[in-house]
Parts: sequence; C-alpha cells; structure tokens
Amino acid sequence: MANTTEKVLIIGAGGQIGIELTENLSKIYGHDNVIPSDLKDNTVYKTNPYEKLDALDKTALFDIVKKHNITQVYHLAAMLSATGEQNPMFAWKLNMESLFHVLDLAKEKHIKQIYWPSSIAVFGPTTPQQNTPQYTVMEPSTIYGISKQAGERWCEWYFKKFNVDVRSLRYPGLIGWKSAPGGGTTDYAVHIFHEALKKQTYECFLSEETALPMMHMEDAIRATIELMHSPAEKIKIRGSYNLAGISFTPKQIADEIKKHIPNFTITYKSDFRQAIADSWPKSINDENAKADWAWKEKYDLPKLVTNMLENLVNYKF
Ligand code: NAD
Ligand code: AKB
Repeated sequence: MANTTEKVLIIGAGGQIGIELTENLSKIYGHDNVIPSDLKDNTVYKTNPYEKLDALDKTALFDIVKKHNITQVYHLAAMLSATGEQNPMFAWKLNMESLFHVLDLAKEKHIKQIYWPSSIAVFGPTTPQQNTPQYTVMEPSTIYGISKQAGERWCEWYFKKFNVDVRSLRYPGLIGWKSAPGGGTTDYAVHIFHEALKKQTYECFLSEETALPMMHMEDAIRATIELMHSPAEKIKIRGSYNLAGISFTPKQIADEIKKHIPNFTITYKSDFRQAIADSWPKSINDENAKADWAWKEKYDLPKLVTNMLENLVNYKF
C-alpha cells in the first residue's frame, strides 16, 4: 500500500520498537517518506532520510516537521521502567515534555496523526492482576508507569479539547530478534534467547513464578499499524488500549526453550526489577481492542520461542 501523501516521523527510531516499526512503515509508505530520528547517531538506516533529534528540543522537532512536511508522528522516545527508577526526575521530564511537544504539533495543525505507546506499567499493586480489564484501579508505583498513566490522560484530553487524532496501545513486554531491549523489566524475555544460544544457561533477574504479559514484536508492530489505519470512528478509546499478548513465567519460557536446546539451564537471582514486575498485571484483558478495531494476536508461546530461536541462530547485534 504505497501512500505518497503521508510523511512519517519516528522519534526514538533507534530503539527496540523503532527499528522494526521503521522497517514496516517503510514497506507501506516508501523509504523516502519515513523519517527515522533519534538522539543517537545513525548506525542503522541506509535508505531512509535520518534526522538526529533530541525529542526535548521543541524547536528542532518543529523544524524537522516543516522540512519534511510531516503528516504523522510515531513518538517512541522514553525512559523505560528499570532505567526510569534509576533516574526518576529525568524520566519524568523526558516522558512528559516530549509528549507535550508532539501533542502541540497536532493541536497547532502542523501534523494530522500521532501514535504514542503506553504500557502495562500504568497498572500498579492495587490493580486486579489476572485478566486486568481496560478500566480498573490504576495506582502505578514506578515513575515510568506514572508518566505513562499521566500521558494517557493528556492524550485523551488533547483529543477531547482539540480533536487531536492521537492513538495509543498499552504494550506488554515486547520480544523480538531484530533489536535489543532498552532498560525495561521485561527485558529478560529477550536476553534469555541470546544467552540460551551463546552459553546454554541464563541467570534471570526475576523469580521463576513471575508471570507477566508479553508479546512477539511482529504482533505489536501489526497492532500498531492496524490501530493507526483504522477509521477514526472505530477508535473509541483515546487514552490507550489494553493489549494482551501471551502471559508466561521465566520457568515456562525456559521449559519451552529446553524443547529446542535440551541442555539449557536457568537460575534465578531477583534484583530491584522484581518489585516492579510484582506490581504489574499477570495477564491482560484486551476485549476492547478486539471489539473496536478487530485486533487478533498470532503468536502463542511455542510459536514465539521457535521463531526467536530460528532467527537468532545466525543473528549478530
Ligand atoms: P528503547 O529504549 O529501546 O528505545 C528508545 C529510543 O529512544 C532509543 O533509541 C533512545 O536513543 C531514544 N531516545 C532517548 N531519549 C531520546 C531523546 N531525548 N530524543 C530522541 N530520542 C531519544 O525503547 P523501546 O522499547 O523501543 O520503547 C519505545 C516506546 O514503547 C517507549 O515509549 C516505551 O515506553 C514503549 N513501550 C515499550 C515496551 C517494550 O517492551 N519494548 C513495552 C511497553 C511500552
Ligand atoms: C518495561 O519493562 O519497562 C517495558 C514495558 C512493559 O513497558 N518493557
């Protein structure tokens, strides 16, 4: 589907999601029409026009939007749950101020559409942990979760007040083989595959029974693009949609890996990320996404493990 009227800016395109999202959006809109940007120097993109951008620099962001006649922004830059707890004030600043800059671009009619990801981190220890509903108690206990919850409220407010077409998903932990994770609590579920292939053993920073919602990156990217391509009238939630994926524990993923690598072993040594994981849902209810824009995931745990191992065997970061 080549659509040359759209020009897409991706902020935080050098990260775990950005790399795969840029690749997929480039297939849809063409490489020239998808502009990856990041704080980092470009070491990834050969055929897209790349911009080095600090998402906190509103003037630079505005200049890039004008220079490329941007119509849509996917705003991914953020500090995640584990790194956010190490640097709470900066995590709050980055996660909130950069979102305001992007929301204001749409309010001032410089761009037409925004995608901004939220997270299961919006939930907290007082939230029901099984089959967590879309609407429930939300008292997040990390700065990351607090910033995502506040961000959701701001997105809905900009939609209601200024008709800003902003769309969002509460991603679970994302697992992909094309890019490395960047400082989250769910990162173990990516690291485990690399270590299983390299050393046949992995020391997990969460305990063996810590269930968390997770999702294959391919499903997450497809959900993002399907949400963004849905007619506006189907998008009933302008805060952020629950997205369920697959729920499993470190022990369950290790057992699944052992079916492919029989001598794989796992040990457990919880660190500060255990408390974060314990405050999050164990499984998510995403019936609103299913009902409103026909969401359906493809990956279960066996399929995810097979796909990760098959692809990572020959992959070098
Ligand atoms: P990541 O840490 O891998 O990537 C973030 C990117 O943003 C990095 O390349 C970083 O260099 C860039 N960045 C940081 N500060 C910047 C700044 N000031 N200006 C421009 N770029 C900057 O993160 P990710 O996993 O790709 O996550 C992307 C988004 O998705 C985040 O908002 C995150 O909260 C959300 N999310 C991710 C997951 C997950 O499991 N990966 C789950 C839920 C939500
Ligand atoms: C993290 O662990 O911080 C992220 C997330 C679930 O938002 N992967």
